[in-house]
Amino acid sequence: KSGIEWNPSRERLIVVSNRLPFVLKRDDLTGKLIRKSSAGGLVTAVAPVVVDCGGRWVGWTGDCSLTVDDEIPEASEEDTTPTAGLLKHQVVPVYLNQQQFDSYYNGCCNGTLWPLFHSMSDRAVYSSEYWQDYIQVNQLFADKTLEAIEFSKMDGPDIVPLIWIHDYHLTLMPSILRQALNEKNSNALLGFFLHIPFPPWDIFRLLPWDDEILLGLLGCDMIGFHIEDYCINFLDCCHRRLGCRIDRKNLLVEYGNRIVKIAALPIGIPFDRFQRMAEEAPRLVKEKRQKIILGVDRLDYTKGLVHRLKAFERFLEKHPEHIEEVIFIQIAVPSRTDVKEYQELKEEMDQVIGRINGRFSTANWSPIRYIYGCVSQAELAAYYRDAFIAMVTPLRDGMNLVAKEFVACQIEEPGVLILSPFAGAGETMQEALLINPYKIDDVAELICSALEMSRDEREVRMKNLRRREKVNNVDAWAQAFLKAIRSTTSMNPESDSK
Ligand code: GDG
Repeated sequence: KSGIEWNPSRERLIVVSNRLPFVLKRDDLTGKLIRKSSAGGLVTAVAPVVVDCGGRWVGWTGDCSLTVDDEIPEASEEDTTPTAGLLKHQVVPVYLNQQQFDSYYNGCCNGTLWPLFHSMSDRAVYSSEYWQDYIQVNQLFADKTLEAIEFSKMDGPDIVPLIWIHDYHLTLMPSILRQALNEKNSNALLGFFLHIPFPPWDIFRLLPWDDEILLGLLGCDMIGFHIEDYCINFLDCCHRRLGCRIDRKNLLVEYGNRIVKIAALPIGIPFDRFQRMAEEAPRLVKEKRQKIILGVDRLDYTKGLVHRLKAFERFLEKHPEHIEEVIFIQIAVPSRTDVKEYQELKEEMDQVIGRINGRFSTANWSPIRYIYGCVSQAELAAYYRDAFIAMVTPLRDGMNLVAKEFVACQIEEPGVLILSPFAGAGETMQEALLINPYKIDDVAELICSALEMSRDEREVRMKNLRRREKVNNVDAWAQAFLKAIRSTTSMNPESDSK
């Protein structure tokens, strides 16, 4: 059941994201496709709304070998995940071939836009071939979304389709859709949410197709970012690149004869679900004597993993009194393994961890436990619960959910969150210990202060962090997004009366 207020007689939510909200696998015996759950916060919050209102979810199948001849299955009877209620006619698959996947996804999305939007411009590759495929795939997604809008209109002439597009994979789609919808005189509302940072103007303009992306996004009625800084960066770009009139105070951009609303909507997590998992999860690390320092990340160069390990190494060097007293557990989920930068990072991690363990291990103790793989959410909750320190130290990060999941699971002895100010989460999680991850010596000293922090101080900090995340959970975020998109009808009334 969705935790979001909804008007099913009037609205239909159509979510568009790069991937469908579940994984499709071929059964080895029968050859038929089966749905495997995907338990991310976004899916948990948004899938029930799509189910409740009879909406649609448009996304890539996640497997290049699939074609239109492969029927999307219904969920199995045992499936109790949030997407189980999503009937197969509500799933609108986009099929990509291997060449499109390599060029659009690995190339343009992850080789160009990901590093550039994270202000790591020296890692960005600019290829017009990738860009052509990015345009083509955005067109494919737009075509499928138009089909979904047509279907939803069959439920009645007054139905308002709310289109919610997610992330940097699909920045050109809004303007393609806008044009098609204008031709049809449609009353659909278009909203977009960017899950990663939006960079400052002076970085963004390095992109050879910067104007195209701005124009693509301006096809929306509303664009959401995690924090106000990203909103301001976007407004700046619209003003300086396109000459748009902007209103910094009310976060508005005027483009053509339309006003586009910009909003800071920090994403939250399913707080109660994480807390419940932490209550139920068994204890994984048996040595109670040792304090756990925890890192949980996709293996991505934006997450600052190598800097973090070096800070831990410096800490052991400077504070040998803590040897055998702490263990550093790093969970690193393999990610984008086809991309060279990610393969190199994996090798560097192996080397640095080998060096630190080789340097400091004793007969009964090694400082780092490195899990290269994905653990279950229940296990993850146990690690979060039992950690004394969580180190969330990205070099740049849109928000960072790990920081929030950690505090939700801190139901026993209160621990300490060490957080980078370069994560969106750093804006609101003020009671964390905030530190620039590039300052290796200072991070090392901060680990020491966190280990020695009084229980009273830990408790006060953690209580406040938890209180905020419980209220500003993922349902509140989705609700705020939908409210913001609905409010745009009064801004551009002509689109309401169509
Ligand atoms: C993008 C933005 C923004 C991690 N290890 C395991 C596991 N995880 C889950 C965590 C968490 C998620 O992965 C990671 O979320 P993040 O927010 O840290 O990072 P991105 O994947 O980069 O997400 C980011 C986010 O979008 C949302 O807008 O916050 O800034 O980059 O939920 O729990 N889950 C399981 N096993 C693991 O080993 N089951």
